[in-house]
Amino acid sequence: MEESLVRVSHSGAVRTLALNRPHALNSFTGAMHGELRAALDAAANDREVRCVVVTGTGRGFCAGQDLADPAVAPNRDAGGGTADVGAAIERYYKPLALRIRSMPVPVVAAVNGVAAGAGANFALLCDIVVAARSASFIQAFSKIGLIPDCGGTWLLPRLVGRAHALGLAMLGDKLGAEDAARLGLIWKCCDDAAFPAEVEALAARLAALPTRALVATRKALDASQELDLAAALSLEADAQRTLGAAHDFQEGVAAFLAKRPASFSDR
Ligand code: T3D
Repeated sequence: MEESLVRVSHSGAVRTLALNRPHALNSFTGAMHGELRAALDAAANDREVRCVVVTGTGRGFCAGQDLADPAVAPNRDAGGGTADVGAAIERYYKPLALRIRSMPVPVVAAVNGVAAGAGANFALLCDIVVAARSASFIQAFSKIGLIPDCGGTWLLPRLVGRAHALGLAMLGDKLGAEDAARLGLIWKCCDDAAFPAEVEALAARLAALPTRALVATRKALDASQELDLAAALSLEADAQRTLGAAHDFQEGVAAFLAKRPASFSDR
């Protein structure tokens, strides 16, 4: 039987999706995009899932586009013309980026090894990025004559500011996980030996938090980038109005007053 290109596993309310093409550092093919999309949709539609973790099998996280995949690679097409790289972005990477940013649960990128090109930006799209100390991030695009895609041009200046964004994108140097955390590109770097346990604890913790409020937080932070203060304050009021009428707020306050752990269930 053929191995899945995305390994799906469950632990309580945590769904883990592991990219599984280790021989090619889990680089994206059209087929892997299809499996990943299906797995993300399934997690989004399963009300038992309260946190998704994306990671890679083997020594890499994801090396971006598989540069040899005839379905997506920028080789000359059968008719002798050049392939439409923009069409591949529209078909695969734009929907992937929008899917990650609209997941109804928090998404953790557990970066176990090198994350290059669209693989790096796939990780950076996630809500919380935690990396093993031996992992690294490479905006590999300039080396092959492209610009950062899979959200890179939007994400990088927002995460690290224009100076570091341009340095990373133009030079395409390998950035170690420790430096990525120091720059604010990712949330946290942890020792390789502690990495699996750290990821497990982080995901379990997120799964126990009020999912709907976490997702509303992501939405409000993203929207605030385009708003002035007054509009952001109005957006906060609208969100609090909705969340304040929901179960999790009642439960959170009741648990605080009763000095007991809260049991959140909204999604
Ligand atoms: O094309 C479109 O449709 C547009 C979309 C573009 C989005 C993008 O992501 S563009 C950027 C694509 N990615 C890259 O340019 C990164 C290419 N890979 C590398 O630069 C290096 O592999 C790494 C720096 C990531 C890791 O280096 P290293 O020395 O640790 O490993 P390696 O030996 O280079 O790679 C191991 C194997 O994985 C190797 O195969 P082999 O020789 O053992 O059979 C290598 O060819 C393969 N591999 C790594 N990355 C890719 C890949 N195969 C296909 N595509 C890859 N992107």
